Amino acid sequence: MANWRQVLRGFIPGRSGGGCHGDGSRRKNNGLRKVGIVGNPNVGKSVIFNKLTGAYVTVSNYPGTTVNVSRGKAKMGGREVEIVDTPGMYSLLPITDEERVARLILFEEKPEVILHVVDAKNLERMLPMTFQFIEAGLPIILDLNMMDEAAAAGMEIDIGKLAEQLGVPVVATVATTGRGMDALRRELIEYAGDRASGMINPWNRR
Ligand SMILES: Nc1nc2c(ncn2[C@@H]2O[C@H](COP(=O)(O)OP(=O)(O)OP(=O)(O)O)[C@@H](O)[C@H]2O)c(=O)[nH]1
Ligand SMILES: [Mg+2]
Repeated sequence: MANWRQVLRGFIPGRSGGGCHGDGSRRKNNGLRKVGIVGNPNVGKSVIFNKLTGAYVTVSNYPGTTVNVSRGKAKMGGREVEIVDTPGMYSLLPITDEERVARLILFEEKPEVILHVVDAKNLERMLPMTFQFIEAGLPIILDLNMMDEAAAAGMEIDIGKLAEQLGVPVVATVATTGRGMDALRRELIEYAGDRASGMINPWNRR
């Protein structure tokens, strides 16, 4: 696999992406029950969580800790899906209690899909963690959030090429305005559908 520096060189600066990376052969969802939202602190995870879940939210301490975890329900692909908003983390190797809880949610609760939210204008700082998730065999979708700020900074990101080079689905959002959220929902449903149909089974890849 290319490392993240090679990937960065390959797609940025580049043409504006069309946001499309699929091969059109995806099947409908059968297996989406839980989505975990992960990423660095302050990238927009909770805004995305709130947009996905609406009103049905509970906040509680993760068992045995004082770390708050929000859980909510969303209707996706005709079924109810649990969405978990994890505390911000800088690495899969936990240092803080928050990071330990985020890691536990990933590896113990095994969500069918893990939404890795990053700040699109700071990809260089964010992609190393994407690589950690990929190398750990986690079923991630990469969400380039804060695309408004990336655009304002004059950045153009070739989303299709990024998805191709990483080998994972990539979506682009502006969580605060809701831009890209419908495409994100579709991606969550389709990706889980692929896994349920056996096309992708990252949990068995290790
Ligand atoms: N301009 C812009 N601001 C955003 C966007 N998404 C989130 N924000 C803002 O970014 C800040 C952080 O958002 P949160 O959702 O709290 O971030 P978080 O990832 O949950 O942060 P932690 O819980 O601390 O890990 C808030 O002020 C949001 O309003 C976006 O797409 N564009
Ligand atoms: Mg948050």
